[in-house]
Amino acid sequence: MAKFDKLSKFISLVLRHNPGAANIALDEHGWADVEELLAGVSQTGRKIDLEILKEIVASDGKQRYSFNEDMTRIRANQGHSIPVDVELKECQPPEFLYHGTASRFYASIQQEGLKPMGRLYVHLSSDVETAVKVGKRHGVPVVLKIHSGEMSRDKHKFYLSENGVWLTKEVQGKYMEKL
Ligand code: HQG
Repeated sequence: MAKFDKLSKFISLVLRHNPGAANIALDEHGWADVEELLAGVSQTGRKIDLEILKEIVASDGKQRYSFNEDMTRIRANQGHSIPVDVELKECQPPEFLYHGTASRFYASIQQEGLKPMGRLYVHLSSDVETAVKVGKRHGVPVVLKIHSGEMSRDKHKFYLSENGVWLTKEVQGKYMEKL
């Protein structure tokens, strides 16, 4: 386990799902004030300072967080469940993208398509390997090949987060196949 894994998980919770856990608020674009965040996290009994926060941001394996230019604010690049607008870039997707899920969800996904569930978007990756890893988080992995090019031609929008995750609002069953 990396040095600050537990703390990083907590920061992720605060910046994506529950800012109240550190007694802070995010602005409409998902930014937290860095000083407020450090004070709030410290008050929960966790040891943190700006240097530690910088190390968490720099060493994060999925580049989950970004500072603004003068490092007074920080936000998660994607993955939110609370309604913030992180100014995602609308992008033309590749012809195919991939989604990893658990085999036990497959019947329901076939029936109603991929939904964002607890988050704001359905998360997709450009490679199968990442999708397998994401699927394993939930159980026995199943990878769905998403016909993103066709979706785009049918006017469905795609966004690419700062850390390279493809996002879309939902994927109907007709646009996917099981690998
Ligand atoms: C499934 C991680 C039943 C969906 C990863 C998924 C990712 C359905 C689960 C990011 C369904 C939601 C997101 C339907 C979707 N019926 N199940 N109709 N539609 N589902 O965790 O994509 O480490 O919210 O397949 O790397 O697994 O947090 O989404 O299995 O990029 O940065 O409902 O989280 O990144 O689970 O993961 P999640 P996800 P971080």
